[in-house]
Formats: sequence, C-alpha cells, structure tokens
Amino acid sequence: MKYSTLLDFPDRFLWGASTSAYQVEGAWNEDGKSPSIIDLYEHPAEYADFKIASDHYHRFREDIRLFSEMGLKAYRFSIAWTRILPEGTGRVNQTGINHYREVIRECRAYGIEPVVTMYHFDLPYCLEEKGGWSNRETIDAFTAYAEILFREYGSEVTYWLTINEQNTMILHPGAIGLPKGGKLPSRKELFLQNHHMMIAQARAMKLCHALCPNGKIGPALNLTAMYPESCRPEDAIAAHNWEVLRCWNFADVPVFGWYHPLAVRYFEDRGLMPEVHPEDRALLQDARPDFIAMNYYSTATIAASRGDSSDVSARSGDQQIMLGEEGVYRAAENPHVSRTRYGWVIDPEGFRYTLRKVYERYHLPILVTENGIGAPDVLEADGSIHDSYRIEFLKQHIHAMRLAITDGVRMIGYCPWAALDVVSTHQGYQKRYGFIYVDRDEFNLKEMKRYEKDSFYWYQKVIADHGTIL
Ligand code: BGP
Repeated sequence: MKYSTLLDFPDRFLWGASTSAYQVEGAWNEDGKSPSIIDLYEHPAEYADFKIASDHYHRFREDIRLFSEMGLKAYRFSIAWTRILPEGTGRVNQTGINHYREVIRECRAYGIEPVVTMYHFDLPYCLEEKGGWSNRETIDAFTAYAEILFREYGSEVTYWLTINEQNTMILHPGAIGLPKGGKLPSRKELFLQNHHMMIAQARAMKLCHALCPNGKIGPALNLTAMYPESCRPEDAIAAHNWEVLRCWNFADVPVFGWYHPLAVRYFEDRGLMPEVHPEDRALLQDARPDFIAMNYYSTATIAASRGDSSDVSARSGDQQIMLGEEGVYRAAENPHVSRTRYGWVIDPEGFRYTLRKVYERYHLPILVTENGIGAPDVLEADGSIHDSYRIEFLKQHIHAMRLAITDGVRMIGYCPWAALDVVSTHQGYQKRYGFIYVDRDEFNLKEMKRYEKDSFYWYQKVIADHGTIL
C-alpha cells in the first residue's frame, strides 16, 4: 500500500541493540557461575567456543559507554541463570546478582533502557542432568529464578523477555548445540518440554505483573511470514501449515492461553500432544504478555509436501536446521529475494509483512529484539571496518519497519543483532553481527580491543535523526 506521507517512529521509540549472555560475556566459570548446557555441549572444533567470547563480563562498562556514544536508547542483554542460581534453584549467588545490578545501573546512568532476557538458551547444566525441560520440576526452578530477578531488579527494569526463541529450541534443537553423544530428544519429548516452558513462562508473566508495578513482559520468538511457492491452493495450505506450526502456535499460548487449533489437531493425529495436568489450562489462561518481542532475520517460501522423504532438506547454508515434513510442507526457493553469504534470505518487505501479521493476530505492540546480517567483517590497518552491506541491510529493514508503522502496526522499539561482535552460534568470529568490532580471532584472543564499524556511525546518525534519514 502506498501512502502520501509516512508516519514517524513513536516519540519514545527504543532504538537499541542486542546480545545474549553466553555469546558475549565469557567468564564462563568465574565468580560462582556454574556451567550451562551451552558450556558443556559439543562445539565445532574449528570455531571459538563460548568460554571467553567478547569478555563483556569484564568490559561491560567500556562497552556500555560505547553504546551510549552510538546513542542507543535501549540495550537488550540476557541474564545467565547460572550466575544467579549456580545449582539451578535454591542457593543464590550474590556476586551474580551484583554483576547484573551494575550492568543495569550502568545502562541507566547513560539513559539506556535495559531490556532483559531471562533465559537465552543457557539452561543450567545441573538442571539438564535432572531431565531439563522434560522434568516438570524445571517449571518451579524457572519460576523461582524469575521471582529473584523481579525482586532484585523489578524497580530498575521495565522490559522483560521471558524465553528467547522457544520455537527454535523446540523445532530445531540441534541448532543450539548438541548434547554429548549427539542424541537429541524425540519430538514427543520436545513438545512436552515446550509445554513446560509455556507454563513456566505464564507463571513468570503473572509474577512480573504482581511484583513489578511498572514491569512489561513478553515472549521473544523467532517470527517470520511464509510465502506459498505458487498460487496453487496446496502450496498456500502448506505455507499456512508451517506458519502455524513454526510461529503462531508458539505465540498463541502466551497471548490466548492455549495452542493453535491446527497445532492441536497435528499433535493429536501424530501422538505428539504433551501430557497436560488438570491445572495447566487455568495457569496458561491466567497470564498475558504486554507486548510481543520478535527476532526477524528472513522469510521462508513453502510448497506442498510431495508425500515422501524428499520433503525434508537442510536449510540452505545451515546444515543444523532441517526443514520440511512429509505430509505437512516442503521448503522451496524464492527467486525474488537475495541471500547473505551464509544462505539466509534477505527480505525487508517480508519484515513489513511479518510485522503486519503479528500485530493483526495479537493486537499487542511489538519490540523487535533481533534483526541483522552476519558477515566476515575486515579490520583495516587504520582501524576502520567498512561494513556497507550491514548498513544497506539495516537501512532497508528500518524503512520496512516505518512502512509497517504507517500500516498501523504499534511498535515499541528495534534492537538489532548485535550491539557488538559476539560468538555466532556455529561460525564463531568468522560471522560477525556487531556495530562494534571485537578484535580477536577464533583462537587468538589478542587484546580484544573494540573498534567502531562504519555501521556504528551510521546507526548513531539514524538514532539522532529518529529514523527519518537513513
Ligand atoms: C538467533 C539467536 C541469537 C543469534 C542469532 C544469529 O536465532 O537468538 O542468539 O545467534 O540467531 O544466529 P547465528 O549466530 O547462528 O548466525
């Protein structure tokens, strides 16, 4: 739709950037922190692991000062559960509590809104040993953890994100990391884990509203619109199948209190319905988020299933993610979009389309908690980094967001991935996302000096102009 004028970004729009604890902090076994599953999972030998990462744990003051120079209005980071509760539950590690209090206060001192993810893939390993999310007791552990966070930081944090990309953890568990021996849970078990996470999330949302008078809380899912490969009705149905199973089924539960009807039939038909306790429905219906947080990287194009094993294929450029399911959908190519060098679809119009769909479905304001392009940035001899591809990517996506706002979508903010270079899930420091370059290689840590990339200065200007000039 074309408009005679575009609406402006809202006055208090949160121009931000994101990280997650395990990808940026390092200090994996310091100050009382216990190992998380990420610390102990198998990791490709040719890439940096997460033990030292970008050393943000020790350098957060320097990093936040740079964020403030960039003009950030918000910093989205995650709290490592293992720093707060080294045994997963029970004993509180005061050093961990103090650390995040300092991070939050440092942000506030610069007028940066802290946006806190409570759980970003890094379940305490000691809980994993007791069955992890398959064990119903993990719900209580998460609830206790959430209560500590709300009591400790509730007066200083407004925006809370419950669980990062629950849909990725459940649908593509291998993408997060492989347990020793490489054995992943069955799908039946994964949907039980999903159910437990949903209840844990509902309890956390309810607690947040009870304990933090100004608190706002929401799930942080990876959401994306789907295109049918053609106007064949079968392709449209397949695209809808996967959109529901991948996206809406995960956001419907926190917002509407129960699973999407199509997903319920899918679970029942395939014997995947989780065990539901009598009190579960009431627990799920008793809580509601204040906003939807979403990570958006790309769209998917979907065709009807061929009804045989050729429906399943690895995502292009990402062997850890298998797509397609016999009788449900098949991944197809989209000739109208470009791709990153890692094969990820670049689709700013798809961002606008996804924002519209999310808002239309939930009528809740949206906080974008990830969006960005991974690339092997090059540090020049003079300390500059010319990441014009990142500027182009972000420019197009910010423009698409402004169009979505003009379409009537209510937006809270935009926190692209990443505030500074972090360890990417599978490609270490060869695939970088940050506005700030961290000078280290996979195994040579050097001095980890920070350098502003061209995108840093560009984003600084975008924020100063409130997104009007890109
Ligand atoms: C999201 C995760 C982030 C981050 C990002 C980029 O799914 O929430 O933690 O890793 O993807 O992915 P990658 O590092 O694999 O390129």
